[in-house]
Amino acid sequence: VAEPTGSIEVEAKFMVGPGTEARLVMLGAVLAGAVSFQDRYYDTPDGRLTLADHWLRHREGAGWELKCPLWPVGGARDPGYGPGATSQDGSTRDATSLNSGAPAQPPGSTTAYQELTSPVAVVAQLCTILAVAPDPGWACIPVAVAGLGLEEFAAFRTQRRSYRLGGLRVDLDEADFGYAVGEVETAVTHPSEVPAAQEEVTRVGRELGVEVTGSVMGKMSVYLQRYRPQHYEELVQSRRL
Ligand code: TPP
Repeated sequence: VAEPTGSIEVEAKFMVGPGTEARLVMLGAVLAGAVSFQDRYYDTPDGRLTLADHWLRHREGAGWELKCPLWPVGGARDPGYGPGATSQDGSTRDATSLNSGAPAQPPGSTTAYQELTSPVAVVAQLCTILAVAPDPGWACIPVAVAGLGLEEFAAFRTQRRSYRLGGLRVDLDEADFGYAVGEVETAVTHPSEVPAAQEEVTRVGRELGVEVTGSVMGKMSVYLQRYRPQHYEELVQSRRL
């Protein structure tokens, strides 16, 4: 997708510890809300969306959302995994940075995904990735999901405490399968703003996170590793996780 139609979410994950909320308050963060929601993720039975680093979900209270890489998979600027993503074993891959000439992101740093929510944009992108001609009947996402043969491959509930810290959002998430993770997020509108946003969320993530070496896994990575190990392996092999 050359010109983004949705916002670009730039995010750094960090490990939550017993002192995280106190540290947030010390930094001036304000609790913005505590919510609980169910996420349902969808893909073809052979995982073609996620293998192309596309993450389609229905989130209770928020609706449908498609997270897409900033540049098309296999495109000239695609380093073979999500922009800025690092491997779960903590090794830094040969990270082609978003701004050419910039140093590689250190392990455990950031991801940047375009988030599509408009049904027209979501369905168009799904058809592009799956190389299927769009059907005029697919105006609403559930109908398109069924027509494209997408199936739920992950479902879990998250309890989230959200803080506002300046222009950033900090989410403290606890998934119902027993995994807690923190996320520092900001949204930008243009790819050129991504590098500065990455620096900012990385800096705050380092201030908040329990000191660890290696990257912090997201909820989905842990879910797949536990409950869909084959899918997880395929994603790791293709450098999508
Ligand atoms: N985490 C890292 C470090 N690199 C990646 N490439 C991915 C995850 C792949 N990925 C991108 S979006 C997504 C996944 C698994 C779905 C869940 O997104 P996440 O940001 O974990 O959840 P949210 O904060 O939206 O609940």
